[in-house]
Amino acid sequence: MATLVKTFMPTERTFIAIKPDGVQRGLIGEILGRFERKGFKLIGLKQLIPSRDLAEQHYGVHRDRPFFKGLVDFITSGPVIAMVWEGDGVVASARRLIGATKPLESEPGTIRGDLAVNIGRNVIHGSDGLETANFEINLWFESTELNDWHPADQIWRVED
Ligand code: IDP
Ligand code: MG
Repeated sequence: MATLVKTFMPTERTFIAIKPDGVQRGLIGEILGRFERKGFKLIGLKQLIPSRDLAEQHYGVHRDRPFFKGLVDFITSGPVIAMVWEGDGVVASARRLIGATKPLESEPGTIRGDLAVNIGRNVIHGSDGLETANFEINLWFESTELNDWHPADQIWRVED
């Protein structure tokens, strides 16, 4: 019974997006699999071509950087896979699974370390903190697009 109570407790969520290069290169399954195998729970997923307004809001903190226009051009250039993943410590853990921003400096074993070369084509985005995660989840998703569900094997991931 204690296990069931724990399973129903709210936990952390993060926003992850496979960028247009990851989609074009056929890396969706490879990337999804890494988060699934780690043991995080997928609670929202959709494919969309982001509007310029959405992309500019998403990357608003980089508005004054020289690469901003190119970044917005790139992220709006084709379909993106937008996701919300849930689990204890998922925000920081996802950043570790993703690896450093510059793929040539990302550790082997990370998504960028294994699958990318160029900083402007680094295949994936992940929220950099809890506040950012909340902002990005609300920016990309309606609450009705997120599903609360309980994996049948949850007791094998989280101890009671
Ligand atoms: P992050 O994606 O690891 O959080 P940020 O510093 O937040 O990295 O930068 C956001 C995105 O902007 C990066 O993932 C990358 O696609 C792009 N970017 C960052 N710095 C550069 C740069 O110097 N040149 C080109 N693109 C960059
Ligand atoms: Mg960032």
